Amino acid sequence: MPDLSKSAVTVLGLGDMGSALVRALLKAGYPTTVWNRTADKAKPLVAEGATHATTVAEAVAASRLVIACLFDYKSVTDVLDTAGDALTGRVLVNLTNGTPGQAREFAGRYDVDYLDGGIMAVPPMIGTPAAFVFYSGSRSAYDTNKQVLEAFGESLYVGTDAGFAALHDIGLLSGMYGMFAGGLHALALVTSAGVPATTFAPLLKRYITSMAGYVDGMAEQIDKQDYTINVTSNIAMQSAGYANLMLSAEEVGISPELLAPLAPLMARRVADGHGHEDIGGVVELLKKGKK
Ligand code: FVH
Repeated sequence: MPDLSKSAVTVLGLGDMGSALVRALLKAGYPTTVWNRTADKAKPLVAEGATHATTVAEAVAASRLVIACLFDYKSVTDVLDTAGDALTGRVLVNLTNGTPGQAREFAGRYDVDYLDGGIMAVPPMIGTPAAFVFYSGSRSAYDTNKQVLEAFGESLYVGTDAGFAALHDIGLLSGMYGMFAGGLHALALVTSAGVPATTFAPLLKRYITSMAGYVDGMAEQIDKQDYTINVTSNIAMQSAGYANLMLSAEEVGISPELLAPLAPLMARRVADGHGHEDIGGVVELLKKGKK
């Protein structure tokens, strides 16, 4: 049962993530009003204690704090444009994935106290200590609603720039997809030679976990723009070894396309005279933009 002494919350969007957010709010006792384009998705949540609104305006009017978790920014504007004046003066927290630029543009669209968010969790993690969520934009909106937002997981406020939550979110997703790309390539390589993925997986996890420790050293080099600090594996050596990744892919007949883009970048750093430095210097080439 909702705790009526607690502030009301509205959630727009009841996909996998929106539904998980609603369940976390209900578990924490917040009276929660929900709306979704496909109304049927509200049924199980109503059975768990949520209130269903049949229009966006009704949903928005029900709570001072309105949370949107929809497919993309276009779907958020499609939905909120139908709210009319109901949005005016509310706190709007948008947890929909987008780019920093989209978040900044969106921040000025409605007459609301705006917080943008980036959820660093998958739906089953919501409401557990493993989940964390970036927020940026209105500091007062964050401070006032921090306790409610922490029903989802740890909240990390990253600045008044509305685009910063998305920047941090996309940054972490970039790291994750880079890791997935390497992992997928590795699994294609070994399974094509007959090694079961399940035999190889614990080794992959072990090695990736230990190598993740090098991120701190890279970060120091990047901030100081000095890639000679604590070099243990210089890029000339790594570039030569990386060529063997490409050759091994060719030998077993798998596509190198997930890993191929890093090879010419490393080779360019070596050709430019940075062979004795660390691989972190590749960041300097990326920052120059597309060639
Ligand atoms: N699920 C995840 O693992 C990730 C974790 C990190 C954060 N993301 C982002 O969260 C947003 C929502 O993700 P989701 O998992 O809930 O996504 P779906 O299950 O596909 O639900 C999409 C909801 O959006 C509604 N919707 C789509 N288009 C429109 C539209 N034009 N007008 C109104 N609503 C729209 C859809 O409605 P319906 O199809 O049920 O009627 C769902 O409610 C997302 O940004 C992730 O990147 C999740």
